[in-house]
Amino acid sequence: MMQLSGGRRIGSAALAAALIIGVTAACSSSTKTSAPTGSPTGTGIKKGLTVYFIPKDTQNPYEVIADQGGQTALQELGGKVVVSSGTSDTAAAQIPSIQAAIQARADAIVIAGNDPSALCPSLGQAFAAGIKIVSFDSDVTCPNHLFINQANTEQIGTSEVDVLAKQINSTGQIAILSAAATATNQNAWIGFMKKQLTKYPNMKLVKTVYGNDDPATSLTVLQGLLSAYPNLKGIISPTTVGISTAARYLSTHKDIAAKVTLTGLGLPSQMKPYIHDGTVQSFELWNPNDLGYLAGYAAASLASGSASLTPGTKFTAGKLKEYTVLPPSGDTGPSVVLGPPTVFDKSNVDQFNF
Ligand code: RAM
Repeated sequence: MMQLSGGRRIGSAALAAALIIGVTAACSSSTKTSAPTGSPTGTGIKKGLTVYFIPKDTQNPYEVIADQGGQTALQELGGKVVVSSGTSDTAAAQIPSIQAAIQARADAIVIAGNDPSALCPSLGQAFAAGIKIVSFDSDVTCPNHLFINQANTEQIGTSEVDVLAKQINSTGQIAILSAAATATNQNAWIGFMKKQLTKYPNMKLVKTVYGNDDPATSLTVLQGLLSAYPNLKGIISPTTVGISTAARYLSTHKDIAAKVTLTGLGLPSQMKPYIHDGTVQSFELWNPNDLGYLAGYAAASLASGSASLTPGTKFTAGKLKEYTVLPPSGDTGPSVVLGPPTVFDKSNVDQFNF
């Protein structure tokens, strides 16, 4: 199943039609959308660019907010965004969208990888066709792309463990409620969580479960976890879908909530009620709209030749100002980091609109 933005679900029979919609939408960009008159943000950026945003899926509110940030960026720059992806977090569901971008002769693709390597053959085809590749949210291991990282990967993993340790007195069984088992970002954060846990000998990670960023699956695996580990003291859910699903469940099961501490990465807009009713004390995130906005500017800058993958290259991202391309490190190629995450609790959660 493939879905274009606007909530339209498309079955396989209509897939060809969907591809044509993508082509039509992208080609119409050659008529050029004009930039706001006098806008200082588009210096050095070509007008009329088409950027395909391919989120993990089109249903996840986090991804929708990120894509909206990309749309704002391209609007400011006199170009356009086509949002296209599947309805489940798999690489297979994203490949038709990459093919659509190639057929539409898009200028750039911004993709959140549901898998580190399975998208590489298709992204390689796109690159060979002259399309600039940007990953955001969840990286891919293919060459020739820029990764827009939401925050330092090690800092996210480490701080999640520290936040939970503080709340459970560094003691007891803990579990992780993740998204898709193949999601690069989730696995990178979990890797650093495991490393950080070696500093807490009395905290034991008993299980990692995968809710695929689907609320129903997340609930099922959460319930399985709670029944398999009745002495569980803490859960880290580094996904907005997982943490909001778990918080909703715990808020209506106060007996369990009294024993199990939940933290992770959540949208303040979704988590507010659970902070105020005491189900969750604190969690973290960054602004997903800014992440998409930065990715949009990066994609447009690469497609215009005003930025490159060379470490040290600087480009301007509109209201977010200037960013510098960082050198490859570990499994990550050239990247840009949006900024540090924010910790939300009852003192500040109402101040955020995402
Ligand atoms: C989920 C997605 C996304 C992740 C956020 C925190 O919505 O899994 O990839 O970065 O949560």
